[in-house]
Amino acid sequence: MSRSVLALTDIRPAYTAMLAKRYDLHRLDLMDDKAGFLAKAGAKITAVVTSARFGLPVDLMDQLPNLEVVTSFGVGYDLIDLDVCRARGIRVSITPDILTDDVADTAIMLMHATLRQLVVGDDWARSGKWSSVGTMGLTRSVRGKKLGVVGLGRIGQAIASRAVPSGLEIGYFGRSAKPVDYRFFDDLVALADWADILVVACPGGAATQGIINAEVLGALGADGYVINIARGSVIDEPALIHALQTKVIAGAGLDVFYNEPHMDRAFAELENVVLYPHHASGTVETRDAMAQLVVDNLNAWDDSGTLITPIV
Ligand code: 8YV
Repeated sequence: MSRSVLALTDIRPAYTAMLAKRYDLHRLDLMDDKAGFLAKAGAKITAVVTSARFGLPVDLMDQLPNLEVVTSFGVGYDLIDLDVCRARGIRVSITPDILTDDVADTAIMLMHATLRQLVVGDDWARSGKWSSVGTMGLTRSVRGKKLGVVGLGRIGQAIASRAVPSGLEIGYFGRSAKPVDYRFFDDLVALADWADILVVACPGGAATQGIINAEVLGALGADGYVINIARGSVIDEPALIHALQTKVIAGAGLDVFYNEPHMDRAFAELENVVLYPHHASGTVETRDAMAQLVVDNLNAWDDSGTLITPIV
């Protein structure tokens, strides 16, 4: 009999179809009576397919007493309690590396779009202000600026390596210095004080909750910019909105927010932001590769009790 798998979301239709072909697949997101299903069939589920966006709530895990493995679509695991998984002997896989390039490209895209005011410029051209009002106001150059990378992991390093040819000087903040030529800061306020642009690339979760706070934004200053492709939780969002409204900082390019997809509408009122709907890995190429890796991880577990890209 095929393994019973609970999917909390569609990973990509063609890949979800592959799962449905091989496994006894149940889509929790499509069920009207989720509680009824879990009460009746929770004990037969041995694998969960989820995503970085949905994670796996502990109260759901509690209803799956025979869960062996969680295969997640995404690199972030801040919504999966790894300590609980370890304690229960549940293995977890994610999809690292294959989305690094697209996410790093998105950070660079947001940086250029924010400093060069791409959205304002697009509106200037489309709306006819160009001919009726005249030339658009001047923007800011990226070249020569100091880029402070918060979290020099795989994605942070990919961002830094793209920023160097654009003429930026790199500094970074992290738990420890790395064997790189960039300047290390063991203090986030000191990094923000040094930097013109802060790019947030660290993992989400309790350890980084709100670390970009009012003090950090104040240190970044009135000519400073924040780019966030990490998690909304890393920035104190009310403090960021206030800093943008009152020009404590110059602007922000944001792919992630506190309450997705219900982004705080205050952002939409601001001209000094460029907004992206948590879509840094949202290309056909990368999402297909991520979905394939989710399928491959689950199949590896089913075939041999191993995972290709385990995190636990
Ligand atoms: C995706 C992400 O948006 O990988 C992550 O951690 O946040 C993104 O790649 C997500 O996996 C889609 O749910």
